Amino acid sequence: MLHNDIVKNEYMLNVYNKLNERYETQPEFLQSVYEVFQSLEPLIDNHPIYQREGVLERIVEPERIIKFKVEWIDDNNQVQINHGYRVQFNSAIGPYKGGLRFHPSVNESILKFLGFEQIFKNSLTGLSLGGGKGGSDFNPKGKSDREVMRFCQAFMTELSKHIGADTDVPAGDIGVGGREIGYLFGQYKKLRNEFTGVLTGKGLSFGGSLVRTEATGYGLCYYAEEMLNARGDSLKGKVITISGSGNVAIYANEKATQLGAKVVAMSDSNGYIYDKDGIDVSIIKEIKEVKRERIHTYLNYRPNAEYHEGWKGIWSIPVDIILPCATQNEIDEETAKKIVENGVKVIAEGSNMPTTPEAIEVFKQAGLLFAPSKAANAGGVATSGLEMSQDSIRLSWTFEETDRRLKDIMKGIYQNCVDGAEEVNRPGDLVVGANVAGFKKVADAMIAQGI
Ligand code: NDP
Ligand code: 2IT
Repeated sequence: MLHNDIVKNEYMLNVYNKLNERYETQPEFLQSVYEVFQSLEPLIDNHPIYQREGVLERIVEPERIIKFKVEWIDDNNQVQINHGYRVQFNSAIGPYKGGLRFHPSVNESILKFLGFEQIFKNSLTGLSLGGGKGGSDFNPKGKSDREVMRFCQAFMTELSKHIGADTDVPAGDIGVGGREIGYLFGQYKKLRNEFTGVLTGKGLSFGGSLVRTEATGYGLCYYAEEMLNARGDSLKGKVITISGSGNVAIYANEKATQLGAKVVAMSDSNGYIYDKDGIDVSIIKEIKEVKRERIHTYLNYRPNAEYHEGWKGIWSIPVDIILPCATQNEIDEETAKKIVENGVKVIAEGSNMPTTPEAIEVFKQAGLLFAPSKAANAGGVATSGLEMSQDSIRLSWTFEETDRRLKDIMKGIYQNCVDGAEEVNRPGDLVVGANVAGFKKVADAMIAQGI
């Protein structure tokens, strides 16, 4: 395995090496554990109770993984089979909570990495939410609405046996947005005869929350603004590149623009657009949310913009700030060096684990301001938590009220990261701070609840 230089602490090394042996075919999962362990070493050194209670070996194993077959019929009357999963990772501080990803790349390694990250992210929000993730290798691209509906119904037919408003509450992620959550909710209700907050990201007329659609992208900008304000700076006047053009990317663009920045580039998995005048986010919404088309069609609306094939080229544009909002491992070491050479000063992660450990090291060495995903993109799940609260009390808050709560939560997350970093004598290191603060709350709850 790649990383055996991880730490000096023998207990940590032991746990990590065993995990490597057992899951050598799960690189993304091992990578996410590696990043967390690197941050935790001083905490584990100073608090022997974590070793005594076996917290590390317990926290790296999901409480439960459910894997199932999904059978459905496509528009040509052909039988289709996909794999469905739910990783119920940790319920120490609340019901399992985390998104569902529909993408052909989905496998156990990717869902375990996402579920593992979700534990600490959810802890950082200050809400009572455990960590989970799920999804399928189903590819929604090019499928009709009816096909997506039949797939969602087949997927929920099995998933419904394992979730519940107080047990496990899924939401969206890549390939799962409002349309999919609607079909999933409809099927759950039919099967269980229950109208509960079993999913978040629901439509506003059936228990959804205002701001949930915008929350991850908005929250990312609130976090970035907080980080910049602490250094006497702000997003105002900054030039920004955002990778991706899905839910997170769109609303990161919208909020960054509202805060006075200019977003000049966005991408999808085929290529990227560059608009020196600033991308008009209402066009991206039309292309991606309404028409479900490719990003190159932006040029039909804005002929002066440029389109370039290949998604990686987006990182070669010199800007002030980058917001990766597409997927994991978008930025490797070589790309990171290019980004530094281009004069980028700030990176805030919207997607989960977009930066490899080697690339994070490059950014750290170059002194870039770095906001790690499990803190910076927690606004989505935090607003899911607010949706759960509203469902429980059967009330809906206004947009302003919910947005204010989201802003307060992002401020609190930033402060948790600052405090966590200081606790282990790494002031200003938000990666370390996020991991320390996120871990402590969960670990202490695990200890309190016994083995
Ligand atoms: P969407 O499905 O709405 O959008 C995903 C975007 O990323 C699309 O533009 C897609 O392009 C691009 N993309 C996906 N996979 C790849 C790939 N392998 N290579 C290049 N581009 C890719 O997803 P979201 O916006 O919801 O999610 C984006 C990221 O944010 C993910 O990492 C997700 O885990 C994370 N996240 C999402 C939250 C949410 O609330 N939705 C909350 C917190 C984090 P294409 O259409 O061509 O596939
Ligand atoms: O990665 C994430 O935090 C999400 N996809 C959102 C999860 C949620 O439950 O809202």
